[in-house]
Amino acid sequence: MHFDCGSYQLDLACPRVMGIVNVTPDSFSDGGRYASTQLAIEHGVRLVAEGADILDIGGESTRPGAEPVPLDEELKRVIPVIEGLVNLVDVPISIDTYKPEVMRAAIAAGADLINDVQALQEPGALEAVASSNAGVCLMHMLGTPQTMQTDPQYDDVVAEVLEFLRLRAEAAVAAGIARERIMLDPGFGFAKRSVHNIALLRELPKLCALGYPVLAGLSRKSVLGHITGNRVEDRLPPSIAAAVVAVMKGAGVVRVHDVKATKDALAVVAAIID
Ligand code: 7PJ
Repeated sequence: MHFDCGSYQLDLACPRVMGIVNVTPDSFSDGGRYASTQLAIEHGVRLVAEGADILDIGGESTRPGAEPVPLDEELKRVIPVIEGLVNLVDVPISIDTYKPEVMRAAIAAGADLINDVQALQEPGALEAVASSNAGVCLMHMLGTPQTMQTDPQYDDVVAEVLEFLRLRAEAAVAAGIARERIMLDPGFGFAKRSVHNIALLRELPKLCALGYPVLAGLSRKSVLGHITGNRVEDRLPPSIAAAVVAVMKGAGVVRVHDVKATKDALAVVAAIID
C-alpha cells in the first residue's frame, strides 16, 4: 500500500515511524524543552538521524485539558520550524493542526502532510487540503481537547469510531482529496477511557479493513500508565509494546516520541513476521 503526501510517496509495506516534534511550552511530556525554533529543528534532525520516516510538527498541545493556542502564536511556533526542517531533512514534514489557516501556511512553507485531530471538520479545512497535494491524517475525537475527557460515552466504541472515520474519509474524497492521500487514526487517548483505547487497539484490523493506511499514536499515553502504573517518564517499554502490537495488527504508521527504540523494535518484528 502506498501513501501520497506532497512530493513524497511512502511505501507502507514496511511500517513507518512518525517522530514527534513539539513546539509547545506546555507539552505534557517534553515540558517545553524544545520550545525554541532552533531546539525544535535540532530535535527533528536528530529524530531523522535515528530513523524517523516522517516528522510531525505540533504547535498546540492537544493533551486533555490543554488551553487552545491563538492562531498567530501557533503560526509563530510552527512555520519557522517547518521552513528550517524542509531544507535539512529528506522525509515528509507533517503539521499537527486543526486550523485551516495553519494548514495553508504550513503547506506553503513546505509541509507534506496535514495531521488533523479534528478530521478536517473545521470550516475551510477540507478546502485547505484539497487545494494542495498534501496528504492528510484524519483522526477521531469527541468534543475538543478542553472537554474531551469529561465523560466519554460509547455504546460500541469500535463501531462508532469506524463509522466516523469512514464518513470523514468520504467527505475528504468528495472534496477532491484522492484516496491515496488519506490516512485514518482512531485517536488513542482522545475522549477515550482505557477500555475504549484497548478495544480500539485490539480491533485495529477492522479499521485497516476500510482500505486506508492506519496511523496509531500510543506513545507515552495515559492508557499505558493505567496498565503499568508507570509515570510518563517511565513509559518507554509500554510504548514499544503498544507500537509493536499496533504494527502487528496492521498499522502502517506509528507516531512516537522515541524513534530509535521504536525502529529497533520494529526491525525485529519485520525480520520475523512476513
Ligand atoms: C495524536 C496526534 C495521535 C494523531 C497527538 C500526544 C497527544 N495526532 N496528536 N494521532 N496525539 N494523528 O502525543 O500524547 O494519537 S497529541
